[in-house]
Amino acid sequence: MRAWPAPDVPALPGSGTAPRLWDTPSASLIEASAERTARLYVCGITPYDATHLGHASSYLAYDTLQRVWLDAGYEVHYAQNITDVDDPLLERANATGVDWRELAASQVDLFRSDMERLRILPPEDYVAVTEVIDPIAEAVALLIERGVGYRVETPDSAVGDDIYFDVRAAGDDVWHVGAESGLDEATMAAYFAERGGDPDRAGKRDPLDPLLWRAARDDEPSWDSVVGRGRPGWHIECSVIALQHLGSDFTVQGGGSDLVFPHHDLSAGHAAALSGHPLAKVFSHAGMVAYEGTKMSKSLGNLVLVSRLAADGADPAAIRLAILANHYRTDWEWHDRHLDEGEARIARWRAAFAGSVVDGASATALLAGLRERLADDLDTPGAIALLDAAAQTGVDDAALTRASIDALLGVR
Ligand code: 5CA
Ligand code: ZN
Repeated sequence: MRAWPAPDVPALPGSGTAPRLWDTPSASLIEASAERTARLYVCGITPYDATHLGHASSYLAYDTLQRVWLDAGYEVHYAQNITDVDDPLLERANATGVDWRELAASQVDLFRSDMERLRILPPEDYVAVTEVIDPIAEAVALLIERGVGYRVETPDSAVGDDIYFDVRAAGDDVWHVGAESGLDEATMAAYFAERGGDPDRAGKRDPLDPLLWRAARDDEPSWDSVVGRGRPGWHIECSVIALQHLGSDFTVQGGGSDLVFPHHDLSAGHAAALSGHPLAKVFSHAGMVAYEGTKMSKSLGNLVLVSRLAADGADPAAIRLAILANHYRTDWEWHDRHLDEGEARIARWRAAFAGSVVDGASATALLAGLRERLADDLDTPGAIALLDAAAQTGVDDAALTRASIDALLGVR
């Protein structure tokens, strides 16, 4: 799938360092370093309610990570999926009478234009599930062959069997259920039920076993494949796309914290069973954004869409700054005043850094400070505070400061 055009990232003098990033399973900071190429997978959208500020906030976190890597001299190989066939998308399409393909295509278009507007670095590989049905079915067949995938009978309305992943049989030195989430059994059971799992499905070996392949049902999209007619389960799509494009043991697996379990844990489980290696070195999660007190969701009608803010005249740089003023790992609430603060800040910076001030702050020292803050678990609020302080006095090399802000924070 086509991604979106890449923004320019100016090269800065000297170089930054590999960032230390919070790793969910070990609950510690880990150096997200690589030999030459840092490899990143970030879970993409399910295209039915894009692009709200929660999405934007998650993608901005990993945009910042890439900017830090680029500044440290790494090449970056970034892959992202599109969940363009899954229950919530199909439910929305049915409820609104829109063809599921049209719904997905229109939302992916909107997402692309929002990402471009926000100057978010695009993935090199942008892959929709519907583009990789065969490789996914082949992976499912391999999991059955290895004794960690099994068939479960379906009701009469279905054609063939559903296929599940045996989390207990798959457990070994490389991965066991809970390995990448660090959660206890009770919490995993609760999250599994809340987040698209089917703990009570008759015929499963363990309540936590996730669906690998759903046999064709009437009125649902399905494809012929080596494991019968049907469509992929959720977690296996990300395992297969990540392994295909990045290989195993890549640098960082990222997404919002709603994906810690089951999604990231079980995709790592599928990938370990397929490759014999861990999926990634660091499992990173961005906090959840709510709107004035409540989780953003279409059913509550409180989605703040990037496209809506832009249509109302918001400067995309101000939207970026409004989001970056929150540390990516915290849960936070969007209030309309955040945008006002972003607008005020960008105006102050544009005035302060328009020209150099002879006895202003050292722009070189400022750059070193920004690098130090961002390498410390992407501390964008800390970086912004340094820039706010410099904006009070002006800097001795405004061109360098403008380039620093552009390269590291994506703001011009
Ligand atoms: N397609 C799957 C991932 S494979 C999915 O979760 N899609 S999504 O559209 O629901 O979310 C896309 C990304 O945005 C995910 O990384 C998700 O964790 C993140 N996200 C969704 N809602 C929020 C929110 N309110 N705040 C922060 N991040 C969010
Ligand atoms: Zn995913």
